[in-house]
Amino acid sequence: MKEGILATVADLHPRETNEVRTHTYNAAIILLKENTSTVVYNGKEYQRTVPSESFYTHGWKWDSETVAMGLIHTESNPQRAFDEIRAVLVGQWDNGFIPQIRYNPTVKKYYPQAEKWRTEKVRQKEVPTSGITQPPILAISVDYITQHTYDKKEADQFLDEVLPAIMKNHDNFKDTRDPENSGLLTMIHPWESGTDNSPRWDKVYKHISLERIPQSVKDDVDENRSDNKLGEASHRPTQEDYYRFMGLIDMYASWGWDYEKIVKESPFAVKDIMFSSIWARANDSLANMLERRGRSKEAEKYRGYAEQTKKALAATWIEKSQQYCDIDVSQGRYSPIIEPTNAMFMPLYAGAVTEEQLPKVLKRLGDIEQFWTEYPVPTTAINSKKFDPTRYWRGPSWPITNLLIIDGLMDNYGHNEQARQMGEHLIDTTLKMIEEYGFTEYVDPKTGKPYGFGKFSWPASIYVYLTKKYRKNVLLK
Ligand code: 2M8
Repeated sequence: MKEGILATVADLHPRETNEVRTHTYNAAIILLKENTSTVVYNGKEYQRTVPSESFYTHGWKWDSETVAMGLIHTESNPQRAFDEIRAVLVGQWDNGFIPQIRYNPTVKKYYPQAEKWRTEKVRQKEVPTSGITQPPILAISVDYITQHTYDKKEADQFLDEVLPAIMKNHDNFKDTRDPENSGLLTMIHPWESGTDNSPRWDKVYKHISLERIPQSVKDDVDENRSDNKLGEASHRPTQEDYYRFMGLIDMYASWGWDYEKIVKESPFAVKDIMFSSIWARANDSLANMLERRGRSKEAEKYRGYAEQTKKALAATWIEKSQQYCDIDVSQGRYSPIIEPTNAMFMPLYAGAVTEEQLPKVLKRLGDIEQFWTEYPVPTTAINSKKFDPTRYWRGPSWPITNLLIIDGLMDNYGHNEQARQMGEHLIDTTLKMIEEYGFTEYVDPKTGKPYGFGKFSWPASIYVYLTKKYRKNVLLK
């Protein structure tokens, strides 16, 4: 047997496999409880799951939205899952915008702290937030948790409570991030993508010259940056990345978080295929929920958004490079970004891959020289010069991006034998990477070695979600 918290599932016979799975499943539920934190806004208590007590001690948008999809399968069904969503929505701005971070005013570990964003004039007074957002997975999560709520009446009541906020959020995304009505959303900060230091942004960084970032911003990063002290610096984004992250925040804050201006004038504005793939699926989810509540007229609008985005995603396919691509749209540019990252598989999640494109997409995904490693799916192809097995979003395999690819393959292309088999394999390898090394932020795609911050909520909730959705029969009583 291999060393590690648990043995490699492949080394075990079925009974032991089920024991490992059950053990990991139970450990995941314990960790989710441990990472629950209570925060008070407007004199009211909110319960939410922090990504990791080692560093990420506030509420993160897309982490919480996916965590809720695991929480719905715990004994707290549906309370903790509903609370997790309520704790996201409490930070929503009046215009419908949902921020990436809702800060806990009593905790200081994380950099940048709340005051760096200068959002006081635009956010809810009592809820300190950042000024950027994250991938729009909210509607997908609420659709899923309300379909898995034991009591249908409770699910319907919850839908009636949160649907107005979700619609307002989608309207805000459409108005501010797709003013030209292309179907693809513009994201304006690497942190918005969720894949912070991905090679996808290297080319766009050329427009953000380090010399033009105010010295005060760089001094602040040098003095106060904490992720590289609490975690291993060589696995984190570089200092230059952080100058750019904070330089953009400083610029947007000085523009009063005016999104019309930001989207038009920022040196960093990208039509992101991963963000947009989630957007397409989220609109289908929103339409489904509205239909379930008998609101088919309103559902039509969001169904229309979903269809438009799917077509736009399929149209980003570049035959020569055999991939979908992001588009740099900063300051009037329109320049495709060709980088071999796992973002190219995200149109699977949207259901945007055409019949003609599907075999090509699967071929690329299944290539052992690029993405089909021992612990797939690397965030950057392993044969790329930019591949780094340990540096955050520049190589490691992450459970969250695996989840998107798995659900894409299984839910949308499961009728295709090859897609289904690859989906099945990915489910097992994703569970395996968590079983072997525990709930770590990400792993080396070749060796499975764990990196990043530990006791992470994402792998725990994704373990619960994947097991309940695809491997229910393995859990022992
Ligand atoms: C990471 O991003 C934050 C900024 O949002 C950071 O590094 O400080 C990313 O992995 C992001 O996708 C994730 O939501 C966040 C919390 O887990 O951490």
